[in-house]
Amino acid sequence: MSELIAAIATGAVRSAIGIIRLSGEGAIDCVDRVFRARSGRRMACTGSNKLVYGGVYDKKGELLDTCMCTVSHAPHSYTGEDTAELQCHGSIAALGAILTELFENGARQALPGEFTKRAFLNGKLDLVGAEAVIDLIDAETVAAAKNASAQIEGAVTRKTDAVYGELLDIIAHFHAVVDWPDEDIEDFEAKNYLKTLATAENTLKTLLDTFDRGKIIRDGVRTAIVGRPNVGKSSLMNALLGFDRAIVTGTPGTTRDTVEDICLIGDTKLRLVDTAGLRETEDEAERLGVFRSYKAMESARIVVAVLDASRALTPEDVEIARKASIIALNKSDLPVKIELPPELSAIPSVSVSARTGEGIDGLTRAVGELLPSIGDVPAGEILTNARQAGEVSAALESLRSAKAAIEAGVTPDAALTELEDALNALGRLTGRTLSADVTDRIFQRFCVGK
Ligand SMILES: Nc1nc2c(ncn2[C@@H]2O[C@H](COP(=O)(O)OP(=O)(O)O)[C@@H](O)[C@H]2O)c(=O)[nH]1
Ligand SMILES: [Mg+2]
Repeated sequence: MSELIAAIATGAVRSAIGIIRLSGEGAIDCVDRVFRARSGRRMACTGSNKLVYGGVYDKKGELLDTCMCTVSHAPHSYTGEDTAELQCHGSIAALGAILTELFENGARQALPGEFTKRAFLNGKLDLVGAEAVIDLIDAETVAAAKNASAQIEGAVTRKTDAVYGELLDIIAHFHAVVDWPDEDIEDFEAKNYLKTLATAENTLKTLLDTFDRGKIIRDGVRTAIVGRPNVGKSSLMNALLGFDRAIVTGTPGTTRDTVEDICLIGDTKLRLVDTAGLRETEDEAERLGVFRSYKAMESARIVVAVLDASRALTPEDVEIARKASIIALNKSDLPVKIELPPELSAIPSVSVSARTGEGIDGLTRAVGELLPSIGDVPAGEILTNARQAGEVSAALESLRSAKAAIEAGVTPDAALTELEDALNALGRLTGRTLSADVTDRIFQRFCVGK
């Protein structure tokens, strides 16, 4: 077991409950030195996972807090080590004082992600599962949370481990034939494995194809609202958000800087960016705003061009709308004067009134239809992490090269090198084979206490 670590797991915020956790050599002894159960029984003599009522006392013997304590004995704990947890009242001062008592009794401050890193190193979680822990903590939508939860339970690993096992069998068979030529082992005929490799390729491809949607589940979709001044961009932003986030006036050039906020459509986060109206201007601040509008447009996945339907179309409108993913014909509550030219007919358009709210649902539905769909992929089988997608992609590429080599009839050892590369990529994916610096980088993203 490793060094004893402790941390406040619930963060430095005033809350109803605050939790301090300990893990490592002497965790249970350490907690017994500061916690006294009402029953008088030591936690060392208490079974795993039982909640025990009592109090935490400082070295003068004064009560710091009444709380619940629970211990888990190695290896049946989150980290695989002896662990203890104190569930206290969520006072930042009391929690800090309790942590100090634990430090004086042998614990040291845990680093970000150190508990989960130990769980990984002790084989309690694979690397995909460990990364899913932080994804779950960061989840801002139910879909993101469900996907991460299923990954902690091994949804991705089950898929890739099946492929890993098959590749390993093929490689083992080849080496058995080469290393023991006198043994009675079935001849290695690479062609016999083409079907297995095709199935493996399909599994990896299906998984990799989920990444486009996975990025959206995790990070949301940057959506820029652009158009000429006064067409109602800020009003539309507010209508989509359901509250007045951006300033609206009848004076063109009111929005000088980009304004960002998040709105949910279904279970997808739209990162809305309201922009300054696009026009030539002498005003320095407005010009910088316009420059930012173009930047926002470039970095957005979805561009909503807002046109004022109560006025005739201008050449600038056409210029802007040409680059859009969708056109919002705003001010539909007024008599409609606009007519869209054929060159814009390929871009979906929706009539809306930011003032009355009419058509807003239709607009969000139309935006939803622009997002990649992956059909009915079960939760957990959607890749949301670039590192994981990178390894699956590397494995897939090597697998395809191996298949092509076998189909071209090259000697088996050439194909075997490719298969070993695929195996290594899958090993790095789940953390079977991994360099220490990559592991460190992954756990640095975590919160202290997790
Ligand atoms: N009648 C009507 N007026 C609107 C609508 N949306 C915005 N406006 C008005 O148009 C003007 C400019 O709106 P604003 O949202 O600031 O436009 P922006 O410059 O494109 O951000 C304001 O006076 C709004 O009240 C709408 O749907 N109908
Ligand atoms: Mg505006």
